[in-house]
Amino acid sequence: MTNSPAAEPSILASVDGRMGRILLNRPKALNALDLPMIEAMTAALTAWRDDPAVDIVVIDSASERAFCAGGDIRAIRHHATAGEAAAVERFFATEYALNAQIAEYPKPYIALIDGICMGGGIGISVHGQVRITSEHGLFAMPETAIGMFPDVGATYFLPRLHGAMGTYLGLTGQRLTGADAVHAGLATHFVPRATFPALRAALAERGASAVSEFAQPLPAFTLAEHTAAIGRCFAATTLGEIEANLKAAASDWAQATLATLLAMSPSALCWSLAAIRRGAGLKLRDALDAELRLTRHVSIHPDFAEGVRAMVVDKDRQPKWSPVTLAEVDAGAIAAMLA
Ligand code: QUE
Repeated sequence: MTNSPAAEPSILASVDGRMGRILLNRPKALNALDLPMIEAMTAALTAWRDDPAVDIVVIDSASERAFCAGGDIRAIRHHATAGEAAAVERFFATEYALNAQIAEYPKPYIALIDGICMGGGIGISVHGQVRITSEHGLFAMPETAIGMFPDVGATYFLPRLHGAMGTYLGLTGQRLTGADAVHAGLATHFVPRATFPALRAALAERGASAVSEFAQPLPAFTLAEHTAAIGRCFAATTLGEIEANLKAAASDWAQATLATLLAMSPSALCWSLAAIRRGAGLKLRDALDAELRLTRHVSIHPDFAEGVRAMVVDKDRQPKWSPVTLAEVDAGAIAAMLA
């Protein structure tokens, strides 16, 4: 990405009425978070924390298509393949510190999610008190497709979703609509896109109390017919058991879900499941620390460079994983990565 001096800032921070407003403004990259954006958000939150003029913080997007598609994984891959471990570490450490700052923020932090919200986008929204989405919301934790793992605190929040929903979402990368994201617990309120301008104005004028006036009844959960099977299949301890459970379930849904899983990096599935299981017993800060340690291993694994190449850089969607199958993944090596 070029960053000429005349370029528009990728984060616009302003105060409007009672709200501090963070506007994600890197639409060509679907607001994928680069380090300057993360640093600018951190600075705005720090400045408003003790500013009596600011009652609430609202984060939303200048793009119709995306709230935030993730982290700037292309840049991370570049640093990792160049052996620039310090740059990789700096990115993830700064991003995860922002996730924790949002979770611990003393004022209501309200995300308006009207479009794609994946990976790092979930990290800058789900830890806030209020996550409002629309019929255009599209949520996912898709990291197993790029040889990564669900991070940004996902190893803390996924195991806290109902049943084994979080394990299912974190391993398969399954996308959820806005309404389904509220059902799953990633978002908190459903407001139609057409009402977002009035909602923004009301938040600036009246603060957080405006939220409940705008929330609309939720459409039905489209995954309702599968939640029992998700619970049965994804509560297992190992990937081999999850695979066997899906095979035994024999429904169209189970077979499609198995096919999705088997397209992901086998190594990434293993370290992601282990990290999600471990996060169930950790506080958020400890889960984020554990995630940062795991990035030191994952970022130099060949599946990470290959996954980002296939899904983000070349977009051929044909990653060549190594090893190729779950059976070949060295359980001892995975355990060592999480140690
Ligand atoms: C899986 C992912 C990510 C992805 C694609 C996947 C991800 C991510 C991006 C992304 C999107 C837009 C960009 C960009 C990166 O794509 O985490 O630089 O402009 O950030 O299949 O996990």
